Amino acid sequence: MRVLSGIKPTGKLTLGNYIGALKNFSQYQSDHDVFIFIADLHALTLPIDPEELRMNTRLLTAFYLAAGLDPNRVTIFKQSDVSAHAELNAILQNYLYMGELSRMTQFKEKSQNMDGNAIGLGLFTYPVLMASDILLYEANIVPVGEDQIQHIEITRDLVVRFNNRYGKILVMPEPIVSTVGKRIMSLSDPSIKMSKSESGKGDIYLTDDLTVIRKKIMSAVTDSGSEIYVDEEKKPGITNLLTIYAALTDKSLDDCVKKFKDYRYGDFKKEVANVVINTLGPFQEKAYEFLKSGEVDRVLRDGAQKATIIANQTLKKVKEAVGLL
Ligand code: AQP
Repeated sequence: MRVLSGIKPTGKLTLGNYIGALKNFSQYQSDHDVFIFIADLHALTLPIDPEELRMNTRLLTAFYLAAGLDPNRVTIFKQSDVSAHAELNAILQNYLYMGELSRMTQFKEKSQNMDGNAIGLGLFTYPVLMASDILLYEANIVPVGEDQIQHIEITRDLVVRFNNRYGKILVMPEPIVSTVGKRIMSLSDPSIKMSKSESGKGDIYLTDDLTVIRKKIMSAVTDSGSEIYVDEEKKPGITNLLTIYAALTDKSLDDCVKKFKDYRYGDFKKEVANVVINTLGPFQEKAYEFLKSGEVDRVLRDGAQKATIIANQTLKKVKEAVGLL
């Protein structure tokens, strides 16, 4: 079984990216063929400073390694290093339609405050490139946070459409979403997602100083009342903190509710802060070590070579199927 996932190097990664994506990747490496990439072409779909993009790309690679991905078992690469992504994108854009792309929640959210005349085509066709990423590697499993499921679903529609027309060429991918932590919310406004490109004081960044992380958690908004239980509507702040705790300790939400039922909000937050700091402290140290060691560049170079071989095989099949001589 092949697993594929990626993250855009669009900004400082958040605890949401860690819990919803990063932390889950390494569990597959012992018994699956795993491809993890840096979606740097996707990062261009919104304005980004070139130097920042370069820096984020190297840092994200270091995060992959710090999260336990072993480059001897996992292919770690940059999307822009494998030209088959752009080529398959050029072919597949003819099999997804404007109506379906304009219904994508991520497109609607990202473009809602933009001048309608200045919305880049890449933002609109984002799901086509994402479908290309997945289909090139014939991925069976795509671990993602909840917000990316819609893009996997449109990829699945594309597979049906394409295969109905040309035969069984593309492999159907399946999204896998973690049961706890599929959508981590902002600590200052638990009605919005913790997100790397929209900086908010309620977002915990993986590069944050540990004292800053503690402060952010201690000042997280809580809800009226004093009880600690899961209720996304009545207790969104507490539910979010419980989710963070449960995801990082690999416990069930029920067990966490039992543990904290007699705690006061302040003491509960202290425990959440300890768990986050105990996770991110060593994680940051490892990542900075990988950055300094030069390992990052070597991993990306090797990964690009391995990924290109697999990607070109699928591209060839697709080109033949659609009639490109
Ligand atoms: N708050 C979150 N909780 C759980 N999972 C999350 N993910 C993102 N935010 C949360 C998951 O992390 C992966 C990152 O994917 P991406 O970089 O392609 O972009 P995204 O989904 O658009 O994530 P961001 O952080 O919101 O990035 P920006 O702000 O650049 O758009 C995905 O698996 C995502 O589900």
